[in-house]
Amino acid sequence: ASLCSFSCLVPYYKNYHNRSRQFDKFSKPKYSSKSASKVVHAKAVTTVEPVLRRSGNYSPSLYSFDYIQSLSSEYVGEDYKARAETLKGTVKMMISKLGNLLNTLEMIDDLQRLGISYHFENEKRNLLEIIYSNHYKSHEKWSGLDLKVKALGFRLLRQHGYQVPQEIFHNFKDKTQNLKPDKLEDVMEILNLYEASYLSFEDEHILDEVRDFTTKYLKDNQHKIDESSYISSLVSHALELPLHWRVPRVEARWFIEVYEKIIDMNPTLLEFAKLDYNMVQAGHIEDLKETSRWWRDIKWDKKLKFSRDRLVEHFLWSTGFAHLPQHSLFRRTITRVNSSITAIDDVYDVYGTLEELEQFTNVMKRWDINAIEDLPDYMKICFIGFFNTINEIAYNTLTDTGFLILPYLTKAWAGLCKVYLVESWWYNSGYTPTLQEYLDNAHVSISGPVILMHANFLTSAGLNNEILQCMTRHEKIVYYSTLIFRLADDLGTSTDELTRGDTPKSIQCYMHESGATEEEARRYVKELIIETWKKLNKERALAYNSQFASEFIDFAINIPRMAQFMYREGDGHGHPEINKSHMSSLFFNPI
Ligand code: 0FV
Ligand code: MN
Ligand code: MN
Ligand code: MN
Ligand code: MN
Repeated sequence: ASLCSFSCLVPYYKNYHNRSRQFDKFSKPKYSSKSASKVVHAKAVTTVEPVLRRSGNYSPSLYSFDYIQSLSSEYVGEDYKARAETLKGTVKMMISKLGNLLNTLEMIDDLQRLGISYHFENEKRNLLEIIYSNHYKSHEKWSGLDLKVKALGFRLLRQHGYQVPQEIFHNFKDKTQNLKPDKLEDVMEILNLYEASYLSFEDEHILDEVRDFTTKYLKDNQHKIDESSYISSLVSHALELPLHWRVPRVEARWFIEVYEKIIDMNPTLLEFAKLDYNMVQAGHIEDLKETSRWWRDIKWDKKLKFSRDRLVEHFLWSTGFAHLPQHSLFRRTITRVNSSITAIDDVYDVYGTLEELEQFTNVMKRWDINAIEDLPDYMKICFIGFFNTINEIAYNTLTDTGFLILPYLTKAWAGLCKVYLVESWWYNSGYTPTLQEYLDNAHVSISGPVILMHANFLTSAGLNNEILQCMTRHEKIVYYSTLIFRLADDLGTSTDELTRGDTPKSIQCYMHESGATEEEARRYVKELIIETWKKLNKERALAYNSQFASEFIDFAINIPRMAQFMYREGDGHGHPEINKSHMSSLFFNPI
């Protein structure tokens, strides 16, 4: 059967759960996103039974509108600002007096982990420049370095785009063989090596070995470390997710409390970190309240009841992508974007019939408010609400900057709906794509490209012609970032999705094509995540030298981090209880 005649046979009016069985009697067509997108549909068959719609059975929101509006922070006003300025000055003094290499590296690392390094960007860059030329520029320079120091410097320098070769670890095993796991110095050495290994590029086998060795060492010896010590917290935290994969804002909240336990910690840094955290949080609370008014006004929680009501979670995603004070407009905009993505995703995955989805996709492509008359009511509500939201974003950009970004936005959104539709075709025909075919479509359907298209116009650099080309210039970064987002989402959500009824995700596609068990497939997907991170690291290092792009790249890097955080214990987005305590410490309560 040709694609067209096949699709016309889809009995969309039947019970969804019978679909795949009914389709066994047809030969399975080879869908690909390319050919499928060209299908022209004849008018669908008349509905003979009432449409049986599903619900996602998602739990209600944990946070009411009134609760969110009641939030406030005392950390505003001149007194706090003045205290922060004083502390900042003291820290600057300390930075200027740093002595040896280890102290300097540890200071940079602490500032970053405590979330306050953005106050000292220039100082940090100058220090790294000096460290690079004095200690890492050549074999002669780094060969004499102590392994613990060397590993810390390697991580910080690579993170900032310096070219330091993996060969500096060529003989790490000579040095690590006789370490004692109950000795603090030795654990720190292994930990530094472990964290450094996640900055690797493809085919850096020494770093692969470092990662394997240190992971095993830390796992095997974890029980020998005094459980009440901060080093024990550091080790289990690192084994859960390496620092390079962690969301900076979430990490800061966690690390400030760990730092407090360190015996020779610096009380000025600690006070500044806490104060800054609370002051930044005060801004987040205002952003959250503003977007929650938008969420109330759009009324989707009441009118699209099948869909997830997750405003605070959508705000958490945005804050994870960009948490600094200057990114307030980013958070307010991206929270609207995220909420729209989730609602539209649920329309496609849960509620819409195939015929409706084809109509909806077409209306999105035309961006024509006059084309909505034939849509069912719930889709009219979804489309107009969305249409107004995106037009308003574009209008504000136009009046603020003179740039018309609407064509870029609508093209990205139409592209998202197109790949959603392909997944719906696959689902409705019971087709299982190969993993590659699936990922070609699914790295778009995870919505990363749409988010980054919006993000591109929200850098604090302001809009100029260079930014209009930024997405194409960084298309590999966009691709790797969203691919990890997809793989992490599949690890966390596909069990529920398959139960609910959805297209096979990466794990199931891989099982289908290779005969692997679910456990093997999950391991394979995790391996793919590591490999993709290496490619992302490389692209990031190449692009980092341009000052202009670094903000956009930081957004892009935080997307997979946020996904790995959100899905670390299953579907943290669908099941909000998982992140309840994080919400409190990030948004509702100061430190
Ligand atoms: C999609 O979830 C979804 F809601 C995400 C990715 C979280 C929302 C956050 C952002 C848009 C940043 P789901 O697992 O249903 O997505 P798929 O594509 O698997 O249907
Ligand atoms: Mn979905
Ligand atoms: Mn989906
Ligand atoms: Mn689906
Ligand atoms: Mn999913």
